[in-house]
This record gives sequence, C-alpha cells and structure tokens, in this order.
Amino acid sequence: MRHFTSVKDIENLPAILREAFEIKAQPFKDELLGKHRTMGLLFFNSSLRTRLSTQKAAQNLGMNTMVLNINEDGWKIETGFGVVMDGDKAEHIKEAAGVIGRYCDIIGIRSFAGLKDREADYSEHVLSQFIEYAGVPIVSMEAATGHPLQAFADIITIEQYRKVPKPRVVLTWAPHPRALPQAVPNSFAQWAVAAGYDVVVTHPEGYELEESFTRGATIEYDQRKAFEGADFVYAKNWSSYLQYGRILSQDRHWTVDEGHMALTREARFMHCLPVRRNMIVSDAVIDSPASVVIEEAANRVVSAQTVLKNILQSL
Ligand code: SN0
Repeated sequence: MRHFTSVKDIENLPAILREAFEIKAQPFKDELLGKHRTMGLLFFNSSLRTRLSTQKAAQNLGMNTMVLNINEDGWKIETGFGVVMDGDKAEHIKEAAGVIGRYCDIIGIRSFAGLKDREADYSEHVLSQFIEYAGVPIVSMEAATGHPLQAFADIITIEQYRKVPKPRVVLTWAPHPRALPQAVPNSFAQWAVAAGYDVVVTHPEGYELEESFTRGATIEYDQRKAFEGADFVYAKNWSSYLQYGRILSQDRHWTVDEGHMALTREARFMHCLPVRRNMIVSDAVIDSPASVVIEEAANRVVSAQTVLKNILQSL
C-alpha cells in the first residue's frame, strides 16, 4: 500500500481484516518495523481519537511521531494556485508539503470539508496536493469526502460483534445543531457495502449522499422500517449533499432512543464520536450494554496500525 485515502486502496478487505485481528491480539509484534521512521500528523481541524490513536499506532510500530496543528501552530496555508498571497496566509501548500515530506516518511492529514463549494470539497484538493508535492505516502485522517481510518475501525468492530454472516447494518442520519461533513457516512456506507453486509441508509429526504458512496446500499426514508431487524445501528449527522452544506432538518424524532432500538434484532449501537448526547442518541441507549462506541474507538488504533504496517512494508 502506498497511500491510504479510501477503501479503494485496500486490495483484499478480508485479508486485511484478518491482519487487523492479528495486530489487535499482538500489538507489539512489529515494534521494530518503523525504527528510524517518522510519521507526521497534520491537523487542519480538531481531533481527539484520530490524534491519539494514530500516534499510538505509529509508536507501536516503533515510529517517531510529530504532530502539527496547521493554521494554529504553523503558518496559515494557501491551497489555491496562482493566488497573489497578500492576505493572512503566509505559506503555500506546495512548499509546506515538500518540506514536511523531507522530515517524514509517512504523513497523515486531517482536512475537513469547507461545506461551501461542493466541487472543491469533492475534488479532495488538499489530499491530492500533498500526494503530489510531499513525495511520501499520505494517510487520510478524515478529509473532505471520507474518513477511511474510522470506517476501517467500524468494520473491525462489526466483525468483532456480529452473530450472523451477513448482518443488517443500518446507517441512520440523526439531528445536530451544526452543519457537519458527509465524510464519515460516505466512508461507512462504502466500507460496509465492500464488507458484504446488508446495508440500509436511512435519512430524511434531501439528505441523499453522493451516489458512488452508497452504491449497493438500500435507501429507506422511513427510519422505523429501516431499523426493523437491524443487527447494527450506526448513527451520524451530516449536512445535505444535494443542497450542499445545508441543514434541512433538526427533527428530534430521528434521535436514536430505546423505542428505535426495540425495533431491531438486539442491535449494537455505533457512533464514530464525538457524539452529542440526546441529539444523536439518548443517554439510555449510549449508556446501555448495546452501545459499543468505546470499543469502536479502541479499534481506531488497530485500523491505523494495520494501515501504517502495510505502508511501512512497501517503503
Ligand atoms: C466530525 C464530522 O466529520 O462529523 C468528526 C467526526 C469524526 N465531527 C464534528 O465535527 C462534530 C462537531 C460537533 O460540534 O459536534
């Protein structure tokens, strides 16, 4: 594996899942693989799990890590080309990527969607500029349209808990006070289909995700119908893709509560975190034994370590 930005970078999903469970069982088996290698973690946006789990994964492989909160601790970065840089942005992405690529053997990048210009966000400009100018492998730590390390951890979690070969996995939209990106639901739907699950996506009308991410999933506008027989419920808010970046609903009937969970086949509750309690999910559900959100977050180390191991092996 060279870069990791999407499920498309995985050649064989069942094989890499097996590898992930080996790493989960023996996290220090490859502690010399990354010796004298450096991982740079660049954050254009906030992070808790990604920051800590990716550093831990790199350290389990013997790598050094450097973390930079770009825009806060570094110079503000200009990402456009041909721009007269007479504003507040002091450094161009072309030099920044080139320089960081000389200090690091692998670079992880977090850069959320701006949610204003759909074409710009869906072109994944920041990731592709880093791939072009850094000259080293690039790992998405949530970009504009995807969060593959999260989705990989989500699939590991489903494999850990599933009781049937082809579980019914329901991705449900839920209300939120702010406009959030489509990255997490895009990746989750795409990976869950790739894993061969029976995938249902439920949301109010107008919240349809970009079709290439949900291909192979069933879209069901009736949330209660979607929940019937579910083995896993994955809640997430996202803003509209069609009316790009807009909040079209804050309907609290979509908040996942015990009534919703009673419709399922004793489903496990999942969320990528951070989660707004009593907006996305009721306290009763997230605090119940059905909730696997903490184990899901624990699996972020496993997904990151599996990806970094594969990249290190190809260096
Ligand atoms: C991010 C998102 O993409 O939805 C990161 C999830 C891993 N979530 C948020 O930005 C939540 C912010 C909030 O105000 O709740």
